[in-house]
Amino acid sequence: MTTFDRLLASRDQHGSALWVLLDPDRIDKADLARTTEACVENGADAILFGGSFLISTNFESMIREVKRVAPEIPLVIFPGDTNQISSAADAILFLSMISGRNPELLIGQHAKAAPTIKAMGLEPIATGYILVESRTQTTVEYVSNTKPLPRAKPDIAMAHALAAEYLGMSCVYLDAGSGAGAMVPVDMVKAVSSYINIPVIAGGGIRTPEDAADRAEAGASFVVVGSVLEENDDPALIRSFAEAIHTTA
Ligand code: 1GP
Repeated sequence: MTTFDRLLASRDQHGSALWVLLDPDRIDKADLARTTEACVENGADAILFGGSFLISTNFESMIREVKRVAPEIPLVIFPGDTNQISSAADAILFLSMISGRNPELLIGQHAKAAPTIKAMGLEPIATGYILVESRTQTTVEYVSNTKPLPRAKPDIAMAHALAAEYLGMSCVYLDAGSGAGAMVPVDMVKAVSSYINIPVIAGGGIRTPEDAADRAEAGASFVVVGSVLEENDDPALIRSFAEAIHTTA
């Protein structure tokens, strides 16, 4: 069974699945084992690992630590650049930033990374990455040098997501960016999810279980939560997110 199949199975089991984002730049290495255990024990379905602006030099050692502590939970790299590749992970979101028109992020970096990913035996999950306007400039918007899609135009997001499906991608990530001032609108998640036949990942700026549940109910297969869990060292909050997102539980 591939990791992607396992992710889909958790979605099928729960209606929608919780992915917790661990950003090596924002998590203290000393807290990593405890945080990872809290994810596993409180219902997270997968761990995303990566950051859009990697300053930490501990990427490899930290991802190995996550795998050592929790070998059973799917560990998926969410790479900000080609330095964020490791054979310790189960899979990597092979992201093409289809909301932008920066050729390096559409195909350039991919050609550089693909041979390394193959050599490592790492499973690539082809993902159409759509950055959605969030009212504040997020790190990903800044470092990618791209313009996000307008938040009030779900039809534009739908067209991009359908193009991702027709290009053979496995899923679409609707992201407002980490710490976004405004989340991807529920009506956009709904419009895109009902329009395409590949799973939708939704994330960016989700701060309450209710907001996460709204996106799960709108059709997101996977809901990503990062910043709010970094700011609140509270395993019960992970549990609340999992229960809210697991719509068929
Ligand atoms: C960012 O969607 C992820 O790419 C998670 O965002 O850190 O705001 O939860 P937050």
